[in-house]
Amino acid sequence: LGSSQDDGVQNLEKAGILNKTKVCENGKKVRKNWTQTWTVLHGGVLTFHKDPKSAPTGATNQIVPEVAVDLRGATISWASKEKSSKKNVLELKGKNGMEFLVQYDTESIINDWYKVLVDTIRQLVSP
Ligand code: I3S
Repeated sequence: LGSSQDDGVQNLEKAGILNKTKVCENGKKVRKNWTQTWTVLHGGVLTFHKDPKSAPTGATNQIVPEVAVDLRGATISWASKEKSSKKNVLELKGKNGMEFLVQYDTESIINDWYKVLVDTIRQLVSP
C-alpha cells in the first residue's frame, strides 16, 4: 500500500544537457536561437538553465532557471521535418502559447526524455 506519491509525478525526475530553442511565445512565432541548456524535470515542471560555464561568475545561474514550462496541459510530440533540419527534435507546447523545440543527436537520450515527458504529462492529466 504505497502512498499515491510513490508512482506519481513527483517520481518522474530527470536532468541533462539538451539543445533547445523557443519557437513561440504567447502564441507568436519568434526567431530560433538554439542553445545548449541544462534541462531539469521536477515536480511536473520542466526548467531550462543557462550553462553555468557561460554565465557570469557566481553560482546563482545554476539554480535560477531561464525558463520554466508547466507541463500541466502541455503537449509533447516528435517535430515534423518542416520544423527543423536537425534530427531527433521534440516539440513541446505549453498551455500558455509557449512553444519549444528540444533536440539531441544521441537517439537514446532524446528517447528517454520523450518517454519521461509523455509519462509526466499523462500523470498530470489523471494522477
Ligand atoms: O526554421 P529556420 O528559420 O530555418 O531555423 C534556422 C534559423 O533559426 C537559423 O538561424 P538564423 O535565424 O540566423 O538563420 C539557425 O541557425 C538554424 O539552426 C535554424 O534551423 P534548424 O533547422 O537548425 O532548426
